[in-house]
Amino acid sequence: MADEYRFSFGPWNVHEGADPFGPVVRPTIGFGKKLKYYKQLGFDGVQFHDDDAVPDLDEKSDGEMEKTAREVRAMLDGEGLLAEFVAPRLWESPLGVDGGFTSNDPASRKWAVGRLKRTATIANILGAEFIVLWLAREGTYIRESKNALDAHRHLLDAINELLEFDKKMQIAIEPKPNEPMDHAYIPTIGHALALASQTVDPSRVGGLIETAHAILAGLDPSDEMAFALSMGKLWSVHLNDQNGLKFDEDKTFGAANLRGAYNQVRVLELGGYPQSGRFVGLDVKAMRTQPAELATGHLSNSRTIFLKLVEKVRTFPKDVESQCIANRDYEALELAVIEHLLGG
Ligand code: 3MF
Ligand code: MG
Repeated sequence: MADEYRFSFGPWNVHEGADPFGPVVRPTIGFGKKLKYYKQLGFDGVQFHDDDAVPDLDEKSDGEMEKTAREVRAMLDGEGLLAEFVAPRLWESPLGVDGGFTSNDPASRKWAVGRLKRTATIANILGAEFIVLWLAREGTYIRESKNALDAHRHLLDAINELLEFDKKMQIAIEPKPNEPMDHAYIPTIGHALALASQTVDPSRVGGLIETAHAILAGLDPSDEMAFALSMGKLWSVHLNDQNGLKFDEDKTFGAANLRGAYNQVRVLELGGYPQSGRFVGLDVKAMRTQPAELATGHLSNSRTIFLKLVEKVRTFPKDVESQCIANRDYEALELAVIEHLLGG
């Protein structure tokens, strides 16, 4: 099983523990050292923000950007790692304070589309086949601050501009309903794929589904994944867990809702996800309480739990399942699932 699935994470998943209410609690680990962790923890793919690959991107010329990206590519090759995707990080710049693509300020919108194109260039150099668009600040704190119709048109225009700029690059939209904004545009995979269908090349626009984001939208992550899988549009996942409607916790996969995690693995198996060659991304965060020397367990534990759940899915008695379904006895089916998960 471990060799059927490929796993990835981003450098931001090994982090110093700062949160909105307190500073860092662990020392910073350099990118080169983080790369060494990947294979040790059982991972083959690296997810990037554009400025994870090229720090201070806005201050760099195209030539400087490409040189840095080539150096990162050499580091990846040296470690035997693959770049899965690159995502433009628009939410940290003052220019993106009110969003990039949907900002009311035309200068911000222009900058955001420019960053999207630069992200494609970086992705090509790193060998990543797609860009991820997490639309962090593309939303509002108060409804009256933007014209939502214009905002959606601006999003479509930005994606089209990228598809025209780079005729091969693909885009996976990572929907999230809120945080950092009160409400974000494109809150679910349904919105993302509807937007995709309106672009100049729908075949190059798909989705990445994060467990916590779906739960924050009040939806079942496994159904969100199944929806995308049924259309051949699940291009990556950010598996993690989330204990109800609160801030985006990025907990270890399966740690809050083991049965929910089982069902996510079940639809990935039903949808032939491992055969697609796509990565299982784990967008998990270590608890702030975790000592520095123990701050990667959330990644290896998430992978271990995932693989144990693959085994649970594959060993669930199919005859019991079909008998319960034939009898329409979902009470019995439920007990069988719970007993199977409990190992009894
Ligand atoms: C925010 C996220 C992000 C995105 C990442 C790539 C920090 O809730 O999940 O992770 O996944 O920026 O798009
Ligand atoms: Mg994510």
